Amino acid sequence: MTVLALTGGVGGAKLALGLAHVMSPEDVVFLVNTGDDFEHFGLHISPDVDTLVYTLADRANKETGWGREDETWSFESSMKQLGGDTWFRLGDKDLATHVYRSSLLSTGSTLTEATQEIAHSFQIEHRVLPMSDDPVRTMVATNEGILPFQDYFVRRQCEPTVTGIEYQGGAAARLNPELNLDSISKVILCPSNPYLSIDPLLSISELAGFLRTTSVPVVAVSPIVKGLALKGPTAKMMRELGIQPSATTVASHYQDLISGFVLDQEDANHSAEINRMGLRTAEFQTIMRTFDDRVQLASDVLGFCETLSSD
Ligand code: FO1
Repeated sequence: MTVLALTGGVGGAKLALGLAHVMSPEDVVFLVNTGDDFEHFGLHISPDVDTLVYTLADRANKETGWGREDETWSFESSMKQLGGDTWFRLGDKDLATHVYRSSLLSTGSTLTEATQEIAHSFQIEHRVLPMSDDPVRTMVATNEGILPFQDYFVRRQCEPTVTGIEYQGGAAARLNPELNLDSISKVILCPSNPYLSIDPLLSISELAGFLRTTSVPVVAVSPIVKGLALKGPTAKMMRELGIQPSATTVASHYQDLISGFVLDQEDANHSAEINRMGLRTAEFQTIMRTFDDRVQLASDVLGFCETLSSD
């Protein structure tokens, strides 16, 4: 039986790396957010897919978590010279990924097939599946109008005030057909931004319906510790959406879809309130600074799933 790990950006990829280290390729499948995808210079860019692939291949930029390590920037400097956009940084190695994926897509490959080619080229044996081969795009409603995700997150550096988020295409998108939900024995929502990275996955009705009705353990790992987002705009955005940024609000956001919630040890005081939502809780060290932290949290979360299975 297989563990299904839902993941988005940098935070989720950290736990995914830990899971890949403790589980064999046939025992886990990574379903990745594509709501951040966009067309840039005529290229199809899949940031969260690439973040996971580079992270599993140990080729990710360690400072940013996205893009490749040991990058060179000749393309970017020439683009700047030409007067083209450089707000979305494309390193030379990373650019090859986008060009190669776009060439596969333009000759009829699905995003899944292109991702498998790319993952294979990095000798990744674990299964990395885009959540859908149909387009889903996270659109951020702001005081400057509705912005595609990368425009909000990168071009505008998350400055606009967020008034809402929608996942264009989610309702019509088909769950990745490579995913066999009947083979799933546990589901883990990795600690990515709930609104920007996990909710696009949950906008796919077949997946949300499965989580709502399954009897297998579904465990979410909080991306918020002590009210502060570990990475990215989570806390600022939650405040702007009128949501008190805390582990408890993340748990309540997921509560109809999950059976267990993992908090950081620092947030153990929230456990009782979350238990009253009907959720089991566990407290681990969820701040992953080192590789060993990633592996330890993966083991802890899998152990917690086991206790839920035996309920
Ligand atoms: N994030 C930034 O803040 N600035 C960038 O210039 C940038 C470039 C970039 C290039 C390729 C890629 O795969 C990701 C990139 N990201 C960048 C991150 C991207 O915005 C992701 O969507 C976030 O990591 C959120 O998941």
